[in-house]
Amino acid sequence: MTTDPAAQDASLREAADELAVAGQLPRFLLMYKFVLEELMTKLRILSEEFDFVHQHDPIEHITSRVKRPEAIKEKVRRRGLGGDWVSAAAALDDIAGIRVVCPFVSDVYEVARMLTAQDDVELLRTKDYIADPKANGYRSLHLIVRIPVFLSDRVEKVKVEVQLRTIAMDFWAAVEHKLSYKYRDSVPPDFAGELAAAARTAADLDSRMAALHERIR
Ligand code: 0O2
Repeated sequence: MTTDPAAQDASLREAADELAVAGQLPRFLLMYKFVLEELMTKLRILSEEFDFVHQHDPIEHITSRVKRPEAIKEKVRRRGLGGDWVSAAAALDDIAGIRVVCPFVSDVYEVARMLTAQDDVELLRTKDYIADPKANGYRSLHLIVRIPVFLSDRVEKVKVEVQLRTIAMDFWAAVEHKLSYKYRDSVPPDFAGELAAAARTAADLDSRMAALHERIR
């Protein structure tokens, strides 16, 4: 399993700087950094211990990010949430986001099951885009969880969006994100068809790899 704390730190620093410039509370942002650190530790433990017991690491790599203040403000505006943007942002589920990339589809569900079985992890919502892919072909398992962060004078329960997917799903989503960003809302129809077909190829690859994995076991 590999993680990317440098990228996380850079994004946090950038976000904290922007908040400082805007005169907003750095503490608001800190909460999301802490919750990601806690979740990262939970996932590292699951990865290492599962590997020890089953000789198979269910996590390939993990990335995390705190949403940029500009993106938070934009979403607050889009959702029509009133008040100042820092308090409105508390209504959003994805200020803290973590992406867990697994070798196989079975690992995705196993990691989700192990994580949400923990006493201090409260599962608020599940969106299973693997069982029910989006029209464009997007597949991933999304969980919104809430976990306590123990501060010097209180306990804050903080929401995190956890996206779990296979390497093939991650590859497709990363490329699709780049292409869709380039075309914004005007993706040519043949292009969309090709993307959807590529998503089916990625799903087929997942099935074939799972079959090979079964045979090896
Ligand atoms: P970023 O930069 O990754 O955070 P929301 O979109 O959160 O307002 P919703 O519909 O509940 O509301 O979100 P959903 O469907 O759970 O998806 C949220 C995130 O999933 C997105 O975050 C993407 O990261 C990812 N995602 C969803 N659909 C697609 C897709 O079609 N292609 C790709 N590549 N990723 C997708 P953000 O906020 O869009 O961006």
